[in-house]
Amino acid sequence: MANMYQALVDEFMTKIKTRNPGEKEFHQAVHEVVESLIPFIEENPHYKHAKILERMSEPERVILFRVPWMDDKGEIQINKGYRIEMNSSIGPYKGGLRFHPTVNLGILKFLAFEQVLKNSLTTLPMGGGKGGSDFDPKGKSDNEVMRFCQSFMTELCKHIGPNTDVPAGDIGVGGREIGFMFGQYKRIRNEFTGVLTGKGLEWGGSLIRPEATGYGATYFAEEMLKTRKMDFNGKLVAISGSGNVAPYATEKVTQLGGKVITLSDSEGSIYDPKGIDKEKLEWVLWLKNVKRGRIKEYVEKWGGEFWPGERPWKVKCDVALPCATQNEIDENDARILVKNGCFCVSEGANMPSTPEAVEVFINAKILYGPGKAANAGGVATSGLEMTQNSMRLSWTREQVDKELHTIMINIHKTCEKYGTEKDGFINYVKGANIGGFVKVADAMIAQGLV
Ligand code: NDP
Ligand code: 2IT
Repeated sequence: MANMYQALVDEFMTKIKTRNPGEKEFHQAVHEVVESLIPFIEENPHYKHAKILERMSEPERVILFRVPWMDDKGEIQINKGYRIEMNSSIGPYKGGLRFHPTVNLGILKFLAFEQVLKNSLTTLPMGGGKGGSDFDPKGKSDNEVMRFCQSFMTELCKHIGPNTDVPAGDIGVGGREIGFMFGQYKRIRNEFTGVLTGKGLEWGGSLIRPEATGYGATYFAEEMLKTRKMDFNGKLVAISGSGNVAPYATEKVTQLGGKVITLSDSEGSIYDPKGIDKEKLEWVLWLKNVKRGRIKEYVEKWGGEFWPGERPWKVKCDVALPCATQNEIDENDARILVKNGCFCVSEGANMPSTPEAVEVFINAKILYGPGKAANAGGVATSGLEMTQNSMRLSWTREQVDKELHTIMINIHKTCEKYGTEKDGFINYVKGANIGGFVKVADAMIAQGLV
C-alpha cells in the first residue's frame, strides 16, 4: 500500500517539477502536502477525479511587475514586484507581502500554496495569496522605503481590493510599510477601505494584529502540550528571529510561565540563560522597530552570549519556536534538539523545518506543529481586522485575543481530528494538510471547473 502511494507521489512531483522548473521551495511545500493528501484522496476518489490537487498547485493568476524608484542619492533603482493569486474558492485572496533580497517566484509560490490551506484552517472566509519584492528595506532610509512602497502600490493597486485580494505584512513588511502602501492605494483609488491588514490602530487596524502570530503559535503549543498533560510553566524555550513574530511569542511564553532563552537574526543568535523578561523584551522591540538595530546589541545591554552566524538550536530547551524564515532547522539541528530533550516544536515561521528535520520530529514522536497550523493566528487576526473594517467598528483587545485563542484551539482540534494515528500519536502535518484541504476542495467542486 505504502509503495503504491509513493509511486503516486513521485508521479505527481515529477509533473510539478517539470512544470515549475527550479522552484525548489515550491516543490518542497507541495511535496509535503501531497504526501499527506494522496492516501486521503485515494480513499475519497471524487477529489481525484476532479483533479483538485493538480488545480490547487497551479496559481489562479500570477502578477509580475517592474518597481522603479529613486534612492536618496538620486540614482534610479529597479526591483521586481510579485503577487501570486493562488486560490479564491473560499474568499478573496489573502496573504502577506515579503520584501527581502532572496524573494523569487518559487518562494512566493510556496508561501501562497501554504497560505491557501492555512487560511482554510482558520475557518474564516479567506482564499490564499502572497506577494512581495526582492527589495531589501534593511539599511534604507524611511524616505527610500516610502518611495519604494509608493511605486510598488502604484502597480499593485490595479489588482487588489477589499473583496478581491487583501495583502498584509511578512518578512520586511511591518507597520511602516503597510502605512506607506495604504496611503498610496487610498490616493490613487480615492477609497478608504480595508484593502490591507496590519494597519495602524488610528486608521482601521485591529488590536492584537501585531501580536497575533507570536501569540497564536504559543497558544497552539499550549494546546499540543495539553495533550500530554503539560503546560509552559517552568519550560525552557528557544525562539529564533526577532522581527514581527518572535518578540510576541516571547511575551506570551513568558506570561504562561516559560523562560525564553534565545532570539536571533540573520547575523546570529543571542543566548540569555536568565531569560528574556518583560523589561528586556520591551528593549528588543525598541531595538528592532525604532532603532532598527541588530540583535547582537542585546548582549552589550543585558549580558548573555552572542553566537555569530549560528542558529539557536544547539541550546538545551524543552520547546522550540522557530520564528525567522524557511529551512532554518535542518536535519542536524532537529537531531540536536531532540537529543537535548526538546519535546515540542511550534512553527511561527513558514516552513522553517526542512523535510529531513520534520522526519526526525515525527519519528521521535514529539509534538510538532507545522507552520500552516501553528502560525495561522496572524492571518486569522487579519481576517478579524477585515470583519471590523466591514462593520466599521473596532473590537477591544480582550475581544480580539479571545477570538484568536478560540481559533487556535479549533485549529488544534481539526489537526487532532484528521491527524490522530492508530497508536494515538497526533501527526499534525497530516492533520493540518487534510483539515485545510477539505473545505477548499469541496468549494472548488461546488463552483465547477474553476
Ligand atoms: P520580520 O522581517 O519582522 O522578521 C524576520 C526575522 O527573521 C528577523 O529577525 C530576520 O533577521 C530573521 N530572518 C529573516 N530571514 C532570515 C534568514 N534568511 N536567515 C536568518 N534569519 C532571517 O518577519 P516576520 O517576523 O513577520 O516573519 C518571520 C516568519 O514568520 C516568516 O517565515 C514569515 O513568513 C512568518 N509569518 C509571519 C506572519 C506575520 O504576521 N508577520 C504570519 C505568519 C507567518 P534580519 O533582520 O537579520 O533579516
Ligand atoms: O504568512 C502569513 O500568514 C502572513 N504573513 C500573514 C498574512 C496575512 O494576511 O495576515
